[in-house]
Amino acid sequence: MELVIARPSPYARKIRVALIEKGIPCDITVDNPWLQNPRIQTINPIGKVPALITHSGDIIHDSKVIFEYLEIMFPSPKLIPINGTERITHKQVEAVCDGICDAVVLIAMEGTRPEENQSVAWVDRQTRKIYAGTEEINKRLNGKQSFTSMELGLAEIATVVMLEYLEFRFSEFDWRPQYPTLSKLISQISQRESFLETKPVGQTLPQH
Ligand SMILES: N[C@@H](CCC(=O)N[C@@H](CS)C(=O)NCC(=O)O)C(=O)O
Repeated sequence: MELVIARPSPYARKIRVALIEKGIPCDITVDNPWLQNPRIQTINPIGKVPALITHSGDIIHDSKVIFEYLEIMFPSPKLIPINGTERITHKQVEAVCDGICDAVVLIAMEGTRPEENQSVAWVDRQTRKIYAGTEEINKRLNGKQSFTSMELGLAEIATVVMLEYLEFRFSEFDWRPQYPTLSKLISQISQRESFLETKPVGQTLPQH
């Protein structure tokens, strides 16, 4: 299998963490979707990383779908609970975390436009999503160290990936003093090999 990623991408990181946690061998191809004619455009019509090319040559994209695919094809260790309520909790947490990352990406891209074309109102709108989303994740964690009875699963992975992405691309949000439970979660999970090996690394963002 081959996974096409970008080094800073939190969506790709979710998948890379899952591959390592499940011990799945997979070639990793580094791409930059923001440059001219990136490889990803030839395999994902939406032009976004990550995309997975399976053993049979099928192409799967959007990180949510890839995560589900890995869970079905490589069920051990489980990263999404089978129980319906717990499963929805993991998916909901993932959706909020991805939404926060979407807002961070949009702010970063706004910063690549000439200053006179940048919209303060747009950046404020995205910033509100980041704050409200983080508040929601903290509420859902409710002082615990996991969202459900599963110790480490999609919800915890998506949360730690999102928090480290905030520290990487939106460091003006000093969330740690405000959210000690999230701070404890990140300090425990981010030391796993799967997280240490996949830390976000910057890439060129061309002017738009
Ligand atoms: N919902 C998608 C989001 C993927 C995404 O936004 N990837 C960004 C990089 S972090 C990208 O490739 N953007 C290129 C573009 O928007 O053209 C997923 O979960 O896979």
